[in-house]
Amino acid sequence: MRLRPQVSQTRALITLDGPWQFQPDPDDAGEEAGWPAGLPAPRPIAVPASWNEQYGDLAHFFGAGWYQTRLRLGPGELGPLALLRVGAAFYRCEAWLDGAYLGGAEGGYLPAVFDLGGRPRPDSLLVLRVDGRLSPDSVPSAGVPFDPRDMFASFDQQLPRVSFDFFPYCGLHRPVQLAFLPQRHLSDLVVVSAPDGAGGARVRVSVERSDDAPCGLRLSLCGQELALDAVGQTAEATITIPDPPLWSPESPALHELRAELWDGDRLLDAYRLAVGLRWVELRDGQLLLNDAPVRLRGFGKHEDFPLSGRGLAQAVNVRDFDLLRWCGANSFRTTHYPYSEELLDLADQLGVLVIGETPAVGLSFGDGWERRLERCQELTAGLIARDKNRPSVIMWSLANEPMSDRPAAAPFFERLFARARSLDPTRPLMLVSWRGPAEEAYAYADVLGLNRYAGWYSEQGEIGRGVERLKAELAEIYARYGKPIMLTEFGAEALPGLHANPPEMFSEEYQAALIDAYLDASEALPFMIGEHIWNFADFRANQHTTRVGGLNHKGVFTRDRRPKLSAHLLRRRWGAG
Ligand code: BDP
Repeated sequence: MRLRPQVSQTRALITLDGPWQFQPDPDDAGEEAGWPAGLPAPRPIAVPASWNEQYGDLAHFFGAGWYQTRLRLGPGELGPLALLRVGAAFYRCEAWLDGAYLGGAEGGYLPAVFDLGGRPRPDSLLVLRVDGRLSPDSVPSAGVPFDPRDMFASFDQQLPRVSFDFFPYCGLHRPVQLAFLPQRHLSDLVVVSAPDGAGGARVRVSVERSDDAPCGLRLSLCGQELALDAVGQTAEATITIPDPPLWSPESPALHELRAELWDGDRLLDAYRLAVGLRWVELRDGQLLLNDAPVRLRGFGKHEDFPLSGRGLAQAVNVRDFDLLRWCGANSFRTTHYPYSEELLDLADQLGVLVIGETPAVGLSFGDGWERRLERCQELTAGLIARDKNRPSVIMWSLANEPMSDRPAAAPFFERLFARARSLDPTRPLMLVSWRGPAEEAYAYADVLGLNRYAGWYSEQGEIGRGVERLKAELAEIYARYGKPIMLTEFGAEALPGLHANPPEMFSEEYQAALIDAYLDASEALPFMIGEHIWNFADFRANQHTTRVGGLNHKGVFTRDRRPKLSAHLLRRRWGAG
């Protein structure tokens, strides 16, 4: 069931957000003690939200935590097929209904769907166990044995010992919903638009349904209607739109695709999908949107805010899009994991371009790489399945800063990129590297993402010298691979309110000067397709000597979204003010 649940003439949806009951299970003894049937000593907790900042004793609790809530179902006419959908639970999730096991899922950032096996009792008890523990084999990972080749993956001196530079918030991070579907239903839709060569758009709609009994399929989009007899579980139709209002950042036009299944004159299922007509292509080293070159200006981000942690915070998301517009950005990368569907809805509606990234951050290729590959394949497939129809998503990033200085990295990425390409041939694929010219995994990518901190972690205090090295490296990478390059991360920490003239590290002036110099260098090179600054806002990281107050201060906005000097600089440079 890949289609996101919704309310329609044939479907119902109930959200279970609100306060739940919670109990941490530090000894991992809950299951044996019968907690699936009810928690012995729970306390209230907000869902969706991370648990770490809701209670002091949970700040550094990364084990298993149990959630429970009692369903309150009305007598309404709901479809016979009942599904539980957990938008995202970090990192593993298992579910029980009235003590009966429903199943489990792993990954942290993608929806998990469980069949409730028929309509639940109106007051059933739902129990979810969320296990925050990461291991060397999980993606992302933690506790990777130290090896100098796995420089960032074996971060063994920070608390907690995770292989990435952001706080491993745990909990139910996105809405938990009950979806009611008709027995015979639509299970997936894939919509791909392309120019028809005559000024119009050709929209291919692939339909998958729950069964293969004959039925009628009706589609409508932009005033065009199509009816066909569906035999088999999948069907494909092409709709031609003669004068299509295309989707773009300047004009993010969304249209409603209606799909219906009919048995004679009985409506079996109805689904609406917001569709944006647009096409993306790499041609002559440029990124084209609807045949016109587009340069990506924006940021790497995080889903991060005080108290709610990594939990969905709609007001924060709305404000972030407002600030993206305020400073003239047109894009961001979902560093370093898939962001919420609610956030991507805003990107679709507001015309912001998104590079969708998988959770493969800081991958290492020592023992057990085959297991990590399997995980990455699943997570990549899950991300593409979830977001494939979004006009805002123009590219997939399959990994951030892998430790690819190991022989296993080549077969790993060859297989991962081949899999992604077979699942979605319509979007360019990116690999984001810290290694520069030496990055062998670049061989498999269409766009080469480069993260660079010359003038910060190296050439400290010397922006000019750092930028000279950057320019030489960019030229070398292009000469070697001949593919479009993007600066996917660069930046400097700025402690809000710290000023220095002349600029010094950690001052707002230094951050602004570094960003300015990097943009000058990159914008002058014809093979660069864009620049994303690290980071949009300060965010919570781990305890480490370089993370003052546990925060990464490379944001151009503070954690509560106040502009630093560099935000004003970007607003000028990007033509917004
Ligand atoms: C890069 C990572 C990013 C970090 C950043 C930094 O991709 O997650 O937060 O460096 O050090 O290596 O600030």
